[in-house]
Formats: sequence, structure tokens, C-alpha cells
Amino acid sequence: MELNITESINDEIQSGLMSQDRAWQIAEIFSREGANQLKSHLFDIKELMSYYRCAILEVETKFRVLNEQLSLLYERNPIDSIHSRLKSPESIYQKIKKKNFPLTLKSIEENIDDIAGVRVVCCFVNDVYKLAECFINQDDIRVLEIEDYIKNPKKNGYRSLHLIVEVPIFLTHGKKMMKVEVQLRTVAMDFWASLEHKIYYKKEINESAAEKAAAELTECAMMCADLDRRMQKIRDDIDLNGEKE
Ligand code: 0O2
Repeated sequence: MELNITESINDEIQSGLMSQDRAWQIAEIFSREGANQLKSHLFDIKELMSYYRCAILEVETKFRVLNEQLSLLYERNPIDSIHSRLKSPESIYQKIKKKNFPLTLKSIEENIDDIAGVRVVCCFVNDVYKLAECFINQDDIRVLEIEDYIKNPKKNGYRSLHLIVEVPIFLTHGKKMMKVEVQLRTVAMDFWASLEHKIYYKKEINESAAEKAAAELTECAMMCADLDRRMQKIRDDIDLNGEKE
């Protein structure tokens, strides 16, 4: 009986279903009763998650540095805001299950690209591409994938530039490359995606309401794309003709 409980907790931790703190408490109890192995698994999970947090810090810093330098050059900040998140154990578990990958830490690290996510919200579309270019040209960044949903929006109208990169983190025992998903988008793209995420994306909605909402959301996405084009044009015109003599 005791062995089964240990195995089942272990499975939940391996799959990321149980929160790390809760599992740590249970491990304390079990380790006193002899299940020391569990404690070491828990340490491995905590360690991996802390590496992803370090990778987020590295990527955030790179974008803050670029923002600082570009704002000096252009006398305005190209970045409006940066938001970062570590994927929750529940959604890591859902994703690994959906994609039929083994439920091990190694497999999670190899197969889930967006455990660490950094979203960079820019003012103008040109800023998105400028920042992406400066970022991926840094010699310690390894680009694994680029998905340009601005040039090729999703069917529902979703737009953003997605990069999957590996970034080095420097630890006491050496360097480790960690995967990070970077999403770059404008304020208008972010406005649409944030609201669509709240009301529609991956939500269960009854069929007739869903169809109507989807059509409306796609229309709103086109309005946001149009706004982006117009704002970019206003700025380009000012840059070209609007400077004081
Ligand atoms: P969450 O809740 O934001 O974390 P995969 O990531 O492997 O499932 P793929 O095709 O590689 O699939 O990823 P994709 O489609 O490039 O999208 C990854 C992320 O982009 C999503 O993460 C969302 O954050 C965002 N995204 C993609 N499509 C949409 C969309 O239609 N609407 C909104 N609001 N966001 C979108 P998650 O993990 O799916 O969700």
C-alpha cells in the first residue's frame, strides 16, 4: 500500500500534476518513513524550474538592454512592456499528455518548448522586427524556430512573432542551455490576444455562440492589424517629414 502511494505521488510529480511545494511537504513525511528517492526527484524538479526562471531573467535582461540602447538612438522606447511566465505544472502535464510524450523530466525538457515564456510588447510593428533581429543576432542565442504569425496570421486573426531559442545560463558548475519561447507583438496585437485568450482561446463554448464569436473576433483582429498599419504610417511620415528645421 505504502509503495503504491509513493509510486502514485512520484508519477504525479514526474508529470508535473502536483505542485512542487505540496509534493515537497509529502516528501518530507515519506522520507522520514524511508522513501528517500522521492526527495531527490523533487529536488530535480525544483532545480529544473529554477533553471527556467534563470533563463527568463537572461532573456528579459537582453531585451531591457536593447530597449535602453534603442531608446537613446531613436529618442523613444521601442518596448512598451515585458511579461514573463513559467508554465504551470498542470499545463505542462496537459501538453505532454496531448502530445503523447513520456512523463519524465528529461522528456519535458526535450519536448516542451514553452515552459519559460517571455512576451515583449512593442509600440510599432517595425519595432517587433528590429528587436527580434537584434536579439537573434546575439552570439550566445541559438535559434531553434521562428514562427511569423504577423506576416502569416492564424486563421482566427492571431498575430505575433514567435521565437523558440536556447539561451545560456551560467551556474556554479558551468553553463547550461535552456529553451525559452519569446513572443513579440505590438500593443494592438497584445490587446486582441489577451482578450481573445480570456473569452475564447481553448474555452468550451456552445457551437452557435462560438461560430458568431469567432467571426467577430477575426474581424476585430483585422481592425487591430489596420490600426498597426496606420500608426506605423503616421510615425514613418513624422520621421521622414516631421522633423523641425
Ligand atoms: P498559453 O495559455 O498562452 O500558455 P504548441 O505550443 O506546441 O501547442 P505551437 O503551434 O507550437 O503549439 O504553438 P503556437 O500555436 O505557436 O502558440 C503558442 C502560444 O502562442 C500559445 O501558448 C499562446 O500563448 C499563443 N497563441 C497561439 N495561438 C493563439 C490564439 O489563437 N490566441 C491567443 N490568444 N494566443 C495564441 P499556449 O500554450 O497554447 O497557451
